[in-house]
Amino acid sequence: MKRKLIKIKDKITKKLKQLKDDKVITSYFKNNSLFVIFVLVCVINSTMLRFFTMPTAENYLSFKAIVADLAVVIILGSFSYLFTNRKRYIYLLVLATIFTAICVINSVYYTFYTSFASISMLSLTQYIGEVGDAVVENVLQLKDLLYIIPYLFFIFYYHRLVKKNKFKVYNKANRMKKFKYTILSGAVVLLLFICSLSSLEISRFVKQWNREYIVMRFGIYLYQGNDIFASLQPKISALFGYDDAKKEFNEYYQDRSETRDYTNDYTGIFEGRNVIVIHAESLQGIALNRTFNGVEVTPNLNRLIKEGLYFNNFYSQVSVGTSSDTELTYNTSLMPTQTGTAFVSYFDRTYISTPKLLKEKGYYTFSMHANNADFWNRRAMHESLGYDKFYSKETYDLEDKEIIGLGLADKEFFAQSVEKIKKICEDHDKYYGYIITLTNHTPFSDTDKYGEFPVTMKTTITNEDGTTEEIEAPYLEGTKLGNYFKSVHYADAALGEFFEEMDEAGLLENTVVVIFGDHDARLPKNDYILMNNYDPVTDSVKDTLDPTYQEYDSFDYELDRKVPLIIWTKDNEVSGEVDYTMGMYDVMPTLGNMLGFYNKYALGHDIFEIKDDNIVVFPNGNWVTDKMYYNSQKGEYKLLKDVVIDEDYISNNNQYADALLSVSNKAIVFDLFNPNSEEEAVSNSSKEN
Ligand code: GP9
Ligand code: MN
Repeated sequence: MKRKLIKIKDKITKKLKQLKDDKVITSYFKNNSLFVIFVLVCVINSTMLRFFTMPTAENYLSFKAIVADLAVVIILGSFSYLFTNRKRYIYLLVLATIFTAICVINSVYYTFYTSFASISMLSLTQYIGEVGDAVVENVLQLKDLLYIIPYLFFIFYYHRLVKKNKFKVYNKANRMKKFKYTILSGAVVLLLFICSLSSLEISRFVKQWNREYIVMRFGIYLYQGNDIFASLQPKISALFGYDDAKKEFNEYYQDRSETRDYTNDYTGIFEGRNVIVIHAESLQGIALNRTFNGVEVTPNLNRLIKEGLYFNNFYSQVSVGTSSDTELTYNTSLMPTQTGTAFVSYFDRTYISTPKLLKEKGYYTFSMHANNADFWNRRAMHESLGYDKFYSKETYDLEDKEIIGLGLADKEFFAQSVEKIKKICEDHDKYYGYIITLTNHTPFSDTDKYGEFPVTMKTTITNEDGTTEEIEAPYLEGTKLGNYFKSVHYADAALGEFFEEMDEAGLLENTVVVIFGDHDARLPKNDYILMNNYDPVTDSVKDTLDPTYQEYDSFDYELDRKVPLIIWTKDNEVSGEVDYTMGMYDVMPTLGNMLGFYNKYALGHDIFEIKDDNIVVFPNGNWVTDKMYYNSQKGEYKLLKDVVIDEDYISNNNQYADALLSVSNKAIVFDLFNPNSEEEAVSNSSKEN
């Protein structure tokens, strides 16, 4: 080891000596040291960002990303030579400030969203503030401030140059020459980078769906530049690309063989009944039917899934809009938008939605959520979705009431909601209510408020002397996953109370209850590994060589992000376990068949018609079928069945996913469900001209 280190040291010294002897390089550095330091600072920061967000050497030492960073920094930095003396430094300082800010913002953003920031999300920063504790506990970390160090070094370096009288002053001709050579070098680097790109990389860059992929290959600066362009693009193309979008939209729906002319066992079975939908915050399938020392995490949900119809292979399809994306997809059977969120950027579009279609059938429609009405722009968007009334935080009594996590505790929220539903029942014949819970929200740290629920492992161990001993090993205590189960246990108890209160009030008699998890809880992969491979004797993860060690790869992690979907009635009209692969966009057509409404523009399907032929497309282009989970970023897949798959299967599904995501996005951006969209597009473009 020591020898190796000495060897490396020798090599470095040799290289340095070589560089020292090389007059061209040293004199270039002497004459341009501030510029060189500027370039290094920016490239180091970008590399550091990749290191902290995607910490495999392949990612942070990505050659392509480093070359891309160099190209951007050199080209933009080259303009500094057009400025005289101190102004040159000021220009570089402004650039360095912007680049450092990009790294800091993305570092913070990544911790919260596991994605990189987009300027289209700028209008959402107010919501970040609202998540309060969740942000403080999840986001602010020392690593986010490390980018300031190289930045401060740049400032320090300049002042040192000035102090030692080494800050170079160039005459005009010299400055022009330097500018030309520097920008030319930057352009050469950029050209080399572009030549190295594959067509897949270029198409991903253009689509900007998968931000990690782009940052890994294009570096953070090119990503952010592209993001600015991509974020403005919908606004611009909403004005100018209407005809192409409309054509694509028409062709897409013409080619589909969907029809409402079918009947199955579920057709019309719930026609005329009241509907209560529970949008259960972060409820993941892994919590159901799970016990700790014989005690169920979700006794109430476990009872409901036995009594009702339980879809155990169901996925949410959210992008950065998390809760709001699920609300969009559940209510409209459309996918989240490719940039920004539909709730914030496209709330003023026309949507064909479940509440609107039920209103046509005489339903009163309402939504309930004890958070601020402007969070995720719900105040505006719930109206666009067709809810007659949104009961938000201001309609709930919070005084002296229990607050957990983001707001009013679910038990109190449900109790007050039941009172509201009683009133609604008096005033309306039939109702459709969408109830959004809040307590089970990350970071699941209010453990003292969830009630007693140990996530330990009681077991009998055999000591070395052959005696046996009962122990209670800590197991998931102190982990985020463990805290999550405690939180879900509370959320489940609250749900149980809701059912009791509804029943006591006689509100369950003619009512269908739909419950689903809105998205996964963003729990660390290592916690799953610990859960599946815990050794109570050592209180740690088993050795990977242990024959009982269960591998847990990134596909298992994706598959575990499943959420439950339950359709329940008191009279057990429907029951059983359904294991067809299903997505949030399939709920509208499936429920529609049961309740007697139809949306020909739904992107999902009635699951009882499509059955095993279904495909669930995710906003990042990944997809899952009964046969495989396909990761479109990596081009890798995991088989879920013992079947042989040919290339056509993958490419056909990729095409299907691409077309679906594209048409969904265009339908929203260009307001294609609005019967007046054409006239509006024409008048908008003439305004622009
Ligand atoms: C906020 C709640 C949580 O009101 O619905 O939203 P999320 O952070 O899950 O998107
Ligand atoms: Mn949510």
